[in-house]
Amino acid sequence: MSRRIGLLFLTVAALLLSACGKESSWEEEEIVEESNRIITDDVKVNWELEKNQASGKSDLIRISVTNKGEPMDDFEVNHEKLLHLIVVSKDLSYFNHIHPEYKGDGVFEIENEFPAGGEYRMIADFKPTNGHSISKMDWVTVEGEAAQGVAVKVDDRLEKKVDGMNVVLSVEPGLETGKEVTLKFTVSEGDGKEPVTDLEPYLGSIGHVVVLSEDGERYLHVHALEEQGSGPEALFETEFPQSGVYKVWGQFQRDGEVVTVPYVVEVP
Ligand SMILES: [Cu+2]
Repeated sequence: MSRRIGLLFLTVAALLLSACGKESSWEEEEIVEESNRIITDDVKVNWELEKNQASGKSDLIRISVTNKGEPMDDFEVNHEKLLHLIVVSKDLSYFNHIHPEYKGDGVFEIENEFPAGGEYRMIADFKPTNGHSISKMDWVTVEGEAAQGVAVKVDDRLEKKVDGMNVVLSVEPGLETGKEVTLKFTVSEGDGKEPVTDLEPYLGSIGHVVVLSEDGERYLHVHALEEQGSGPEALFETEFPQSGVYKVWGQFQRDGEVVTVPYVVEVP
């Protein structure tokens, strides 16, 4: 508190000294007043990988979160977890959504078996107490020989078969940029395409959707519409910032198992 008052005093003193008081000085005062809130830019994430020496197959991912250089220790449970980690290979062929264990002092850890070495997109989603949801991402290099990349190919039909289920994706009113659109997944099963109506809640909603641009640089914010049942439809909203190719991963839970359904769309 005394530091706050000190800063405020300096601000006022600067204003008085500058003779022609500019309004900008008062804007600074506002920043001082908000100093207890967590600002996204102050939050940094450091990524470390450590090869599991015993098996040689997996890597320990260590995520260290800091706020203004100090370990950040206040996380709020968001969608049932303290931190959500999305791991995607550079060519977008590999996708994993996992929940690292909190070790205290802003550090989260989890073992992951990467299919090959090379660069991976890592995205951490979390919500500090007294702050908004934050997404931090980075390219992280995994030791070992990199796989030959697979080209991202736009799907002709947005209908996929996974674990005996057919999942059709439609985008309403259509694939457009700069406008909120609805991603509608319709789940059915069998040759008769019987509607699936027993989807289970996954992370507190009907499912989870991740959208990344082809180059892995853009991670879109997607949210499930509220009050949804258990299928056959699952609705999400997002906005494509610009034209291009995007990969969409829909995740749904049934019989305790999570299925991941990938699509590639081109936004004109
Ligand atoms: Cu998650």
